[in-house]
Parts: sequence; C-alpha cells; structure tokens
Amino acid sequence: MRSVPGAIATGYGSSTRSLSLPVLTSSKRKDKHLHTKRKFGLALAFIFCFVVSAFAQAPSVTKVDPPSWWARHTINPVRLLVRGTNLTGAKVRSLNTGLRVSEVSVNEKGSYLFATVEISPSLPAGKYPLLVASASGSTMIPFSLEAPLDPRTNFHGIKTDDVIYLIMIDRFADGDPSNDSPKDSPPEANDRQNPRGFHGGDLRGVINQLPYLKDLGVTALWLTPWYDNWNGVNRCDKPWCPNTYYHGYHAIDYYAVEDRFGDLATLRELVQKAHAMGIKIIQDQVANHVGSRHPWLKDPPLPDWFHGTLAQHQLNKFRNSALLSPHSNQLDFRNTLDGWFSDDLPDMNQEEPEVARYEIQNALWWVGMTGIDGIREDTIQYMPRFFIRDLSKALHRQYSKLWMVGEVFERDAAQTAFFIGGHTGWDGIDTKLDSVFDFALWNASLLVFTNKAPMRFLPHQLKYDALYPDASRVTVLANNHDTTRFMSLDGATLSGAMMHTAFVLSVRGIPQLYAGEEIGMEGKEDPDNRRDFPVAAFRANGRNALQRQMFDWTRAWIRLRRELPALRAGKLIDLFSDDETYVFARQLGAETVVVAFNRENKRKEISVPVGSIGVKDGVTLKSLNGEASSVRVVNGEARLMLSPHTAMAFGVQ
Ligand SMILES: [Ca+2]
Ligand SMILES: [Ca+2]
Ligand SMILES: [Ca+2]
Repeated sequence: MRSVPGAIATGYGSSTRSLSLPVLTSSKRKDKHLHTKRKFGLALAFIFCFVVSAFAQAPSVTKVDPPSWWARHTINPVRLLVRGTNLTGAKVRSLNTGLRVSEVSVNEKGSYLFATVEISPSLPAGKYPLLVASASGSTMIPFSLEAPLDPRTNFHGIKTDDVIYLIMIDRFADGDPSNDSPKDSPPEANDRQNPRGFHGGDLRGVINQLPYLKDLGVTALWLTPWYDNWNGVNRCDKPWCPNTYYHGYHAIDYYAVEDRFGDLATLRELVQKAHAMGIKIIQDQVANHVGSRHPWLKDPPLPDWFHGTLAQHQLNKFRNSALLSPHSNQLDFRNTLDGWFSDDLPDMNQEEPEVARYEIQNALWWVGMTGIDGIREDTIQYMPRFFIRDLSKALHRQYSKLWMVGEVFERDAAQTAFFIGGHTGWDGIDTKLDSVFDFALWNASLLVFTNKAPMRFLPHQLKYDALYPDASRVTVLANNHDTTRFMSLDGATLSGAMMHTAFVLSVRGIPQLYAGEEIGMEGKEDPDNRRDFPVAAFRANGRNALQRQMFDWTRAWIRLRRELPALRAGKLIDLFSDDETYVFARQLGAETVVVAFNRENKRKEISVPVGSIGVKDGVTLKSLNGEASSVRVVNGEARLMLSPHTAMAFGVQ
C-alpha cells in the first residue's frame, strides 16, 4: 500500500518530530559549557534521527480480513485482522465518522494488527478506508461496506424438500481452460493423468452444467471448498506423491476464491443463476484447520493461533469416542480436539477468542457475499462444541433460514446424534447444529444392498433415530468423495446401486447424492473415487446403457419425491422386514406412500399390515413406478407383489 500524502498533518508525527523534541527542550541554557553540550547533544540527536529514519520504516498493509462488511449486521462491531509490516505502535482511525475504531492490538513482530470497527447503521455501501499510522509513517487499510443481497432470493436454507448433490469442483466440468495452469504452477501440478493433480474443473463448468442438474432434479449443490489453495505440487518418495490440493481442503486464504476455479464474480454468478433455476448452493467450510502453506504458519497472528506449531504439535489419534464419552480422560479428549488432522493440516485454536471471532465472521462473510443457502462444515467434531454452538447461533441470528450440516464421520448414531442441535448434551451444550450426515444409515444401506447384511438391518439401524431430537433433520448420504463408489464395492450390482439410491431418496431426512453415482461411476478409495465426470454423460444421447438406466432411475425417484409430500416430510412407519425384504410407509396427513425393497432374484408376494396405519379395507395400493400393479386392502392387509431385485413405491388411493 502506498502511504497517504498529508498524513503528518493529521497529527500522527513523523519520526524526526517525535524523536527530536525532547532533546531540543532540554538544551535552552546559554552556558558555554552547556552550549557545547547542547551542540554535542544536537549532533547526537541528529545522528540518532538519521539512524532511526534509515531503519524505522513506515507501516505497510498487505491484507485485511474481512475486506468488507455490512451496516446493520448482527455482528457489529466487526473485528479486523490486518497483515502488514511495521505495525508496532500503530494507531488506526477512520477517515469517516461513521466508523469507530477501538481495541487495536498488534502482535510482537508487528506483522498483524487487530482492530475493532463499529459501523454506524446509517452508513451506505461504499469504500471506507482506515488510516493506520505509527511514528514512522502511515498507510491505508482498504475496507468497504457492501449492499446486502436480497433475502427473498438468497439464504434459503435446506429442508427435506431438497435433494443435495455433491460436486468436487476440480473433477466435475472444465468450463474455462484459461485457468487450468496458473503462472505459479508447475506443469506437473496440472497432470490430468495423475489422480492427485489438478484436472481443470471450475465454477464456470458448474454454471454450464446447471441444465443437466436441473434435468436430474437435484435442488441443492454442495461444492467442495472454494477457498484459495496452493497452486504447487508436493514431491516426496511416498506413493501419494506427487500431489496437489485440487480438493480444496488446505486453505491458504480464507477470504479468496481458488484461482483455478474462478473468482468471486463467477461464484456470485453461479449462485445467482442456480437460484434462478431453483437450485440452492452449499459451501464446504473448513474451520478446523488450514493448509500448511498458509502464511500464518511462518508468522501466526498470535502465539496461540494454532494448537501447536509446524515443528511441534500433536497428531490427532482419532480417538473420537473421547468426544462423546463423559468418562474420557483429558489427554485423549484434548488430543482429539487439538491434534492435527494430518501433519500438514494446522489445527485452529478456537479456544482463543480472536480465532473464534475470526472464523465466525469468515463464515458469515461468505454467506453475505454470495447468497448461499447452506454450509457443510468439515470435520466438525474436532472443534469444541461451544464453538459449533456459537457459530450456529451467529449464522441463524443473521440469516434465520440458513442451514449447516456437520461432518461427524461415525458409523455410530449415538455419536452423530450427540452433535446435532436441538438437545443438550451431558456437557450442558446444545450445538444448535441443523443437521449431521447419517453415516450409520449409509453404512447399513451399503451392507444391505451389497448382500452383506440382511434387509432387516435397515429397520434395526433406523430404530436409533430415538437418539435424535428430530431424525427428519439428518442428511442421508448415498456416498461422498471420501467413500468408495457403490459400483466398486465388493458385491455391487447395478440393481443393488438402484435400490440403495431409491432407499436414500425415500427414507426420512434430507437426501444427498454424489456426482457420478447417478451414472453408476466406479472408483475405489480416495483419490480413485474422484475421477473426472465423463463429459459425454452430461448429454442424454451420450450415455451408455448402464449410465442411462441409472440416470433415468435416479431422476424418476427424485421426481417421485418431488411429487409426493409424504416422501419428503412424512412420518416413517415400519410395515414389514425379513432377510430379503423391507417395507415402510411414509405418511403425511391423508397421504400415504408405501415403499418396498425386494432383494431376491424372484417375484415375491408379501402381506403388509396397512390397516395398522389407518388404510381402510377396499382401498387400492397402486404402483407409482409405472408398473401395472395394484392391490386391494382386505382385512387390514395388502398382499403386495414385489418385482425381483428392485424398489417399488405404492400410492394409496
Ligand atoms: Ca478450468
Ligand atoms: Ca490457488
Ligand atoms: Ca481441532
């Protein structure tokens, strides 16, 4: 930043003025001896000033987080974190009386400055730079106020009416080849043959494929992190090298868009265009850690900014039960919260109030700047529960409908239920978290539909919904970018994949699909499960037979869900289960839908006690999957004829 002309006139003295004044006032006597001393003193002062002015330098500012905010925001004042040089002793003030600066503090190196800025509610959007000045000079902190986005078309939140679709930005669609190889990136980083290299996918690609997503019927996109990550390539002699941060989970700047994915304007365009098509956007936020290439690693804003340092830190042993159990010891408990997720993922210290404040503001800044509808919070259980609560409360205070789902990657429903909001844990904390992913049910569904567990395992797992304050709020994942794709599981068949998808789209909760599952993509564990989406499959006539079958099936179940409120929000009632079959009802008001899964390779007739859910004798159950199958209720029972190896839905008429 350039310094401001006229800064001295504002009262912030130059080095010469402030340092020379005391010397001059102490040398007023006319005594010859003293006169000599005075001359000597003046000479000394002159030399001192010369040395100081040669070495003491004016402050400089290279970054401010957040770079902008809003008037009449629920967070006011806002706390700024300014990066620069020579900030020691600096004073900060606003050139506009509508902003009031207080609580300025600077780290020991003079490289970071915190300042609290109170914003007058009447201040219009615009640029409001702040003046930062020390004895050695001054410069400006760029800062602006944004016009708020229209809440009628933004910040909608996610409900059971939605179907979420996870997109790994780098692997979905390349809509802008000009950002594929940034200047600071070696060619090796952009190797599409390397499953750990950057492959060119970007935000423009997602914009271009919105019609495909609309046709499929999904209503919300969860995009992997779009924070700026390092453009380079890691080299080592391990099997996972060379690798890059194509996935976005190693942020080097919490306030910048990955340059390979696009820029803030493109991101805003994506949100706006998606919203216009009835598709919501969910940002993947990562408050637990940053990437090891983040400038904070060499120079943290505060000594306790992270849990440990790059040279000295604990590694997370992932003793996750320690987070749930009231009986865990402090060593295990702290290791799971403070340990680094991996050696190159520095763990943020949310117990430091400046860190918590920084991260909460950051979460809100992205929402306000883009208009997104939800947040998927990465590795949420490795952050203190009071922080999850404070983050959730701050988000809801500003955007009442905004939604956040936390990743608690546990196959034990007790653990996921502990982290969802709406009830108070043994620690006295209600996290207020809207949703968690239902990894327990995901696991059960994979086992069942690859023939590793009996069908009755599904209702067995669903009984643990008793642990949730409201199980309809959980997010039911079909798969994600950290799990083996269905078609690459042992025992996978296309019909198994189809039943799994139908189950996810008909059971209680908010369904979440993973890009590529709808065309039966294969892929074992990371990074094989992150192969590029085949471009041809975006077009109906570009899909092969398997892709077409899976796509049409997925789309049909999404449509069914859209057409039947009971499938979206109805109470789930178990009707029948054995080793090969599971039948449940979804009931909402007068609407009842019966969903049946038959894993056997032959037609199967079963008797379902629909009288128990108020369906009267003489009423007809009719297939909703286009099959000419209907059955009349007699003596409270419906004798359903189930097709082999498939899922069916029946409407009650
Ligand atoms: Ca690209
Ligand atoms: Ca980058
Ligand atoms: Ca942590």
